[in-house]
Amino acid sequence: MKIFLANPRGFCAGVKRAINIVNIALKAWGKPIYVNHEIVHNTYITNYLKSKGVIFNEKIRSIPLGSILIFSAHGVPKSLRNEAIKRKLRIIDATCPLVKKVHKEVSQASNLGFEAILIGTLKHPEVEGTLGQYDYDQGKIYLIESVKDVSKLKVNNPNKLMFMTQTTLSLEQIHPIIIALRKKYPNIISPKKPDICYATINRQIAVKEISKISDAIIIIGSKHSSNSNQLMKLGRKTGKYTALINSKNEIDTNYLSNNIQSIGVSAGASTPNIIIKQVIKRLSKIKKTTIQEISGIKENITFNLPKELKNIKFK
Ligand code: 0O3
Ligand code: SF4
Repeated sequence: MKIFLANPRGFCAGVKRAINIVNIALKAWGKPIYVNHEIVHNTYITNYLKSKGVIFNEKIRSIPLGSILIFSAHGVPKSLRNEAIKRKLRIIDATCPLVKKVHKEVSQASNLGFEAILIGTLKHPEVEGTLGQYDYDQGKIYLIESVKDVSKLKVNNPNKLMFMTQTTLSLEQIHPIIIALRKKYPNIISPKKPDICYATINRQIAVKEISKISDAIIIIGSKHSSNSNQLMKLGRKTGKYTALINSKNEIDTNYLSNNIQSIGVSAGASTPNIIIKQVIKRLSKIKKTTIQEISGIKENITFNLPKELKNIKFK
C-alpha cells in the first residue's frame, strides 16, 4: 500500500505560538498555570500540559486571585477578559493573531455603528470570542451558518453592515453564503482580506491533492477541531472513504484490509507531529507500505510572542 502524505499538514503558526506561550509561562512562573479552554483542540497536547501543571478551566470565578491565566488560541470575548481583570488575574493572551484580525473587524464595525454578521459555527469557542468583541450598545452582531440563515436574517439597517467569518471554515462552504448576503444586502462590507486563514486554506488544498491519487483518506485530528473536521468533509466530498481519527488506536484495520492500494494522510492544524508519525508507523505494520511526501505550498509564517512574555525572568 502507498501512503501519500499531504503537504502542509499538522501544526500552523498560531498553534505553535500558543503551545510555546504555555511552555514559557510554565518555565517562568512554575505551576499552576491556568488556561481558559483547551489551548488548542488536541487531547494529546492538553494531557501533556496537564501533566506539567496546567489547569484548563472555563470558569474564571474559580481561579485563585492573582493567578496566571492564558487565553487559548481560539480567543475570548471581551466580557471574559474583563472578568479576569476584575479577579486580578495575570493575563497572557495566546489568541492567534489571525483570530485577532477578525476581532478587530468586529470592534471596528461596532465602533462605526455598523451591524456585523459572522459566518461561523454555533458554540465554537472562536465564534463565541469573536461575537463577544461587539459592543451591543452600538447595534447587533448576528451569527449565521447557512444560506437558509441569510434568508431568515432581519437587520436594522441594510446600508450599515459588515460581515466576517470564522478562520477555519472552507472557502467552498462560505462562498454561497456570501453570494446570498451580497444579493440580499448589496452594500454589505466584506473583510479586506479573507478571514479564513492561510493554514486552513493550505491544508484544504493539500487534502484535495491527495484525494486525487488515494483510494482512502485519513485525517488526524480531534473530533471537536473545526479545521480538522473541514479536512474530513473535503475528503468525503470527493467520494473517498475518509476517517477523522484522534490517534493510531482509531485506525479502522478492517476497512484497510479491503483492497486499498493507496491511502492519503493529513492532519489538522492542532495535531502534533508525534501523533502523525505514530499513525504512519501503525499503518506500515498493518500492510507493507511505501511512503511518499507530496510536494505542496511552503509555509514560513511565524508569529511574535505576546508583550507579556517579553523581559521575563526564568525561575
Ligand atoms: O478552531 P479549531 O476547532 O479548528 O481549533 P484547533 O483544532 O485548536 O486548531 C487551531 C485553530 C484555532 C486556534 C482557531 O483558528
Ligand atoms: Fe491561527 Fe489559522 Fe492556526 Fe487558527 S488555524 S491558529 S487562525 S494560523
